[in-house]
Amino acid sequence: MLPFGGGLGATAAAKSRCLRDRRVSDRDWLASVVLPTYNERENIGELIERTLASVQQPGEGIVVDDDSPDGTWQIVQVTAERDPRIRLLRRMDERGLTSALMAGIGLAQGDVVAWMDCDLSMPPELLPTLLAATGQADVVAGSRYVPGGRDDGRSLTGQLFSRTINLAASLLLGWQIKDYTSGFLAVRRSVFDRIPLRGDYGEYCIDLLARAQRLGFTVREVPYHCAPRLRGQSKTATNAIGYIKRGWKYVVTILRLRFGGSR
Ligand SMILES: Nc1nc2c(ncn2[C@@H]2O[C@H](COP(=O)(O)OP(=O)(O)OP(=O)(O)O)[C@@H](O)[C@H]2O)c(=O)[nH]1
Ligand SMILES: [Mg+2]
Repeated sequence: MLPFGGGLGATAAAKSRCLRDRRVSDRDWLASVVLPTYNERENIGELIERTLASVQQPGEGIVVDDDSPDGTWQIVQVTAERDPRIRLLRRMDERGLTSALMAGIGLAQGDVVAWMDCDLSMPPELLPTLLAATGQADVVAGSRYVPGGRDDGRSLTGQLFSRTINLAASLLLGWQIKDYTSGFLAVRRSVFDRIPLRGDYGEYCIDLLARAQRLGFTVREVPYHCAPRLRGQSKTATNAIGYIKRGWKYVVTILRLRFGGSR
């Protein structure tokens, strides 16, 4: 595995090192950043560039593209041929955000795995903060709803959708977490042994955060400013009907977590 930022150093030896030893040296643990894409041709180049410029931790970026019709994977392929820090997984027969994240996590070699949307709504410049915070927490989430955070990311309908889902999640699952639908996370690898991602789309995040809390993992939120998508089309929804179609799965997830036992 190659470093995002510095020289190769002792990365191979470091791979087997336990994360809690990291205070010995911050360069002795590895970070993987998984970038799920579907039709993000206009965004992915800038996102990769800014990620590489921001993250100094040794590690890798893994783009998981579901054979985007707009050819997002072509841009990543060219970058990956030039820069060994970037890997491309082009999935030909599968589609879906959660399964793409799982595929990326499965390939990741990092002690910590981070991921984010690829529409430039989440600042890659915050990745170092999220990654570093996993020194004190098992799961670190970028949050729009803790002090210092802000959501300018969507239409008013989208903001209302997010607020409503988060209110329902807080009421039924606990107020400790403010942004259950963050989708901007850094997670210690060991967490996945006990909590594989479940779901189809953004509801995986509610499921992950709620189960992490329940199982006694420490969860921390770091504020961030969610910016509007400037290029490309939303895969969540573009109107109220679309949000309702997506939303029911989020609601079912919350109800299952609250009333359906711990499975
Ligand atoms: N690999 C893969 N990525 C996906 C899929 N659906 C969505 N994504 C990616 O998941 C991330 C979130 O999708 P967005 O369209 O930004 O969803 P959103 O943030 O709710 O909607 P916006 O309001 O447009 O920001 C983006 O990076 C998408 O490219 C999919 O089926 N496969
Ligand atoms: Mg988005």
